[in-house]
Amino acid sequence: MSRLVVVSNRVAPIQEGEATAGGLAAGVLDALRQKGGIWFGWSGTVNEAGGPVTDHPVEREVGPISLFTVDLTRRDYDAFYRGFANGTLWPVLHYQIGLGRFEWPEFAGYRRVNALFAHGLAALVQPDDLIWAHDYHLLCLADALRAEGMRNRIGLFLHTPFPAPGVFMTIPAHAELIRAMCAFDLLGFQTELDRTAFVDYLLRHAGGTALANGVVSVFDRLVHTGVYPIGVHVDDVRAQAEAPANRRYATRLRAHLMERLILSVDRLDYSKGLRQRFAAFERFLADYPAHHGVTTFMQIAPPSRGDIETYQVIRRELEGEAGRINGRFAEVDWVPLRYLNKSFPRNVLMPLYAEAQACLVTPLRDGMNLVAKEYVSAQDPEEPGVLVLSEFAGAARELDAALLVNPYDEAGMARALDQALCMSVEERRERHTAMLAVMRKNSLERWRDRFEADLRAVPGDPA
Ligand code: GDG
Repeated sequence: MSRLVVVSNRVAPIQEGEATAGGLAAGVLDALRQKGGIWFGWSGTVNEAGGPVTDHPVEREVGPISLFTVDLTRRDYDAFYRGFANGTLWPVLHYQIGLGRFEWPEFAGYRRVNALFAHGLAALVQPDDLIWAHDYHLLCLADALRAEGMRNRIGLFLHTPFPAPGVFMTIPAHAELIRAMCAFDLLGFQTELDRTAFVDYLLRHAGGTALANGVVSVFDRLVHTGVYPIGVHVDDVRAQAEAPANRRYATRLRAHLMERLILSVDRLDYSKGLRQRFAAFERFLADYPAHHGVTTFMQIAPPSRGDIETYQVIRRELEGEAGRINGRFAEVDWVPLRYLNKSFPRNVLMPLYAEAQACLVTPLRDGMNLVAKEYVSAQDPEEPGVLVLSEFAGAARELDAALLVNPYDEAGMARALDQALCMSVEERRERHTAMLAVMRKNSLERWRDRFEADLRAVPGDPA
C-alpha cells in the first residue's frame, strides 16, 4: 500500500514512548506509528542572515516514522510565519478582520515557503504516496507540488474555521489563494459550516459547479470536500486524569482552593476570547455574590506567537485586567482569579480538568477546540463538571449538551456560570453522557481513518 506523507508547519518534537500534546500531533502520530511513513515540516529553527542554510531536508528516524525538517531563513520566517500566515490568514479565518494586515511581499514569502516545502518533498515522495497537508500555513502546497510535476493524491485538513466568502475576500490575494487551494484533491473541514463557506466561494466567485457528494468542478478539475471533526482519545484523557502518579498537583490544589474551581485553558490568542471572558467573570462576581469566597476561576494561558504585536497587546491587556478584577473583589483569604501565563505538562493538565466543577471555553471563533473535548473526557461520569461552551467553537456542533453561550454576551456567560455551579447532579450526568457518546463516535481514530480513506479514494490528478 502507498505510504502516508504528512506535512505540517511544525513537526512535533517526538520521542519514542512519550505522549505528545495536541490533537494534530496525536492523530498524525497514531497514523504514522501504525503504518509508518514520512512527516515533513519546518524544524523550528530560524537561520539569521548569513547563517548556514541547508538546501535539503534533514532526516531523523523515530521507529517507523521518518521525520524530515527544513530550516527557514529570517526573511522567510518574517514574511511567511509572522507575516501572511499569522498576521493575515489567522485573524481573517477567525473573523477578526480588524486585526488582520496585508502586504504583498509577505504573501510572496508565504508562496516561497510553500514552494520550498514542495521542493523538499519532491525529492522524497514516490508516485503513489498519499500526501496529507495540515492547516492554514500550507494552502498553496498542492499548487507548488503540482508545479514540481507531482500527480499524487494530495489532501488538506484545515484545523481553523473557513469564513463566509465576504470575510475571506477581505484578503487582497483571495483569488490566488482559492485557485491554489483547488490544486488539492481533497479539502477537509472541521464543520459543515466551514465546508459550505468554502464551497459557496467556489460556486459564487470562482465559476465552480457543484456535483454530488461534496465534489466541485472548478478550474478544470474536480475538488472533493468533506467534514472531519477532529476528536480526542477519550479513554487516554480519563486515564491520565485519574492516574495517582499524576494527581499530586491536583490534590495540593484542592487543599488550597475554597470550594469550587472554574477552569479555562487556552493558548494566549485573541481568537480564544479571553478578554471577553475576564469581563464575563467580573460580571459574574458582580451579579452573583453568593459565589464570593468559595469560587476560584483559574485561567491557564501558555504564551503563543509572542513575537507578533497583536499577541503582545492581548498579553498586556489580560495582565492588567486580572490585577484589576482581583483588586476589586479579592478578600484577605480569597483571590477570585488566578491567571497563569505559562504551560503545564499534559499529565498535570488532565487531573486539573477533573478537579474543575466548570470549564469555561469561550472562543470568539475556533475550528474545533480540543480543550472542550478533553475536559468532558476527563470527568468522573458519576460526578461530572459542566462545560460552558461558545456557540462559535466548532465543538459546539457536536457538544450541544454543553451550556452554549455567545462569547460577546457578558451577562449571558455570567448567568451560564451561575447555572453551571448550581446544576443538579442528575442534569450534569445527563449532559455528560450525551457529550461522551458523541465524542466516542467522532473519535480521533475516526477523524484520521475517514480522511485517509477518502483521500485514497479520490481519482487522483489527471496527467
Ligand atoms: C488548532 C485550532 C483545533 C493547551 N495548553 C497546554 C496544552 N494545551 C493543549 C490542549 C489541547 C491543545 O493544546 C489546544 O488545542 P485547541 O483545539 O484548544 O486549540 P489550538 O491550539 O488553537 O488548535 C483548533 C485544533 O487545532 C485541532 O484541530 O481544535 O480549533 O485552532 O490539546 O490540551 N498542553 C500542554 N500544556 C499546556 O499548558 N501540555
